[in-house]
Amino acid sequence: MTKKKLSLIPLSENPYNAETPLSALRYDLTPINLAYVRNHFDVPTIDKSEWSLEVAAGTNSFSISLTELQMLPTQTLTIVLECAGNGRKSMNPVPEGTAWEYGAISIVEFTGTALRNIFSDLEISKFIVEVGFHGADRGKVNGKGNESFIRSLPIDVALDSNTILAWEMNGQALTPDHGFPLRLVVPNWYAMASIKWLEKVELLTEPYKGYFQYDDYVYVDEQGPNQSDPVRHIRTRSLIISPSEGQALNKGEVKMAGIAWSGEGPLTQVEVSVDGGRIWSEADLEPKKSQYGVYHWSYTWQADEQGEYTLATRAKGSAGNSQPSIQIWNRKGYGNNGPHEVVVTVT
Ligand SMILES: Nc1nc2c(c(=O)[nH]1)N[C@H]1C(S)=C(S)[C@@H](COP(=O)(O)O)O[C@H]1N2
Ligand SMILES: [Mo]
Repeated sequence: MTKKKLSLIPLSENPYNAETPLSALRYDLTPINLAYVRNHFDVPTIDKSEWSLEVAAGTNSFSISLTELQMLPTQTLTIVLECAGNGRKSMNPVPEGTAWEYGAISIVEFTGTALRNIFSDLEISKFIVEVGFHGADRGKVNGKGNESFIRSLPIDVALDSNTILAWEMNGQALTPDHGFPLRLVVPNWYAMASIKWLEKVELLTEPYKGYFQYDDYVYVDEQGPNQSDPVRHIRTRSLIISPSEGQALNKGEVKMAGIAWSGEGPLTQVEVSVDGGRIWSEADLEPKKSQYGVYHWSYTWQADEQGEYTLATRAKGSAGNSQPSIQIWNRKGYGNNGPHEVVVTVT
């Protein structure tokens, strides 16, 4: 059998956006050349020798070089990086925005230092409510202006021991597409929080209300008309990796396999359906290999009759974080975690 060489699936060139091929998600780590890329603007050109991180903290402001950052205690985290728009294309009606299928996710390892380590000499006043993060990329938003990619985190999330400033991905220096030389990494949050090409960190006494915080990355009209809640933790999702969409299978035993993950709490069960979601059976669920990683599941399907089948999967959690049986629509197409469906034929 000849194996098709895997490659990223491009969605747009300027800015560059591309999805991970689902079959690459079977690996413990998604190889860098297969890890999805989500850019709002052109990738900024950054000269490493000139670069330093500006830390705006009023009269205590300072800047810190990459070498200085790398002298702080380092840690490595395997995380699920998932775009909040993952699965947007299968929403009905399809909302505006990049039409991601299900590959706006990667499982990657980041190495860096906890953000809070750069503040260790500083007493953070009780008036600081958020930390703002500025990317070096900029461009037009809705055809106008010259916006930067800026977002903020609540102070407790920013100072969590696992919120890191990362310079390596999968053991290599960050590539330009993934945020060279430094990006923020916020485990359990959708990846818009993990700001790439960081150039400035800012202690804030007021909540940040810029475009990418307040206008974008909100669930508009999801909980009712005129409701808009911020997009934060990764909603529970599961994917079928094998078999793949459109695959023709031979009658008999079919080994189904996939992954499941959640930024909202542990998972207890993954269920599989081979009849488009009418009857569900429990899959075998392996424990997670890392705190912020994925669960692998498998299921043996006895496919004895020819025909077309819609396979589906859904995951259950113990923290009120079970996947819904039907998708939840919102105007901007975020957080669609309805069951993943794959259509196959048995011959
Ligand atoms: N500076 C900056 N950071 C950014 C973005 C961006 O456009 N600019 N995109 C965000 C979004 S929406 C996602 S999903 C992730 C994608 O990270 P990746 O391209 O490394 O997969 O980066 C986030 N960080
Ligand atoms: Mo995203």
